[in-house]
Amino acid sequence: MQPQPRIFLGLCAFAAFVQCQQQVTVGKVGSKTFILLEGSKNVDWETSESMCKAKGLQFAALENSRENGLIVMFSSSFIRDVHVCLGGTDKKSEGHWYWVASNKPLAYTNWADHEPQNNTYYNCMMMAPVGDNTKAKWQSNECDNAQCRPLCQSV
Ligand SMILES: [Ca+2]
Repeated sequence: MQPQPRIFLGLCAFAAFVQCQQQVTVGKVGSKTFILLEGSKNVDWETSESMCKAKGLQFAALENSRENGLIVMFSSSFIRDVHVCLGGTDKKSEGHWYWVASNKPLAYTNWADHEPQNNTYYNCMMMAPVGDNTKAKWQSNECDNAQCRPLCQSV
């Protein structure tokens, strides 16, 4: 059975002019709990990693279809216009993507068509809606492009 995401909007949805942050528990898969750091502003990938660490959390790694499915469901139902930063990168070695939480290469993937764009400008992973906005997939992006909200995990 798929875990159901606990979704609540909170005050940040109404705080367009105030930077606020709250932790939204997306759900749990096995022993791993996914937590979105929601705020009124997008941040870049590097900042996302720092924000997870500052909360004592890891930058999220989606290591199987159940974990990915939970985030896709959450993303599709709640944050259609918000991209989620994921803790995957190939910044150490071009084309060799790994999860920063474990330092392991990606065993499971959910890349969008024509992704990842393997060049030295696109080194950081985010999840974004594709097609009819109901299925989110992974995309490569510039690490310093402030386009997403940090997804963290506790294990
Ligand atoms: Ca790259």
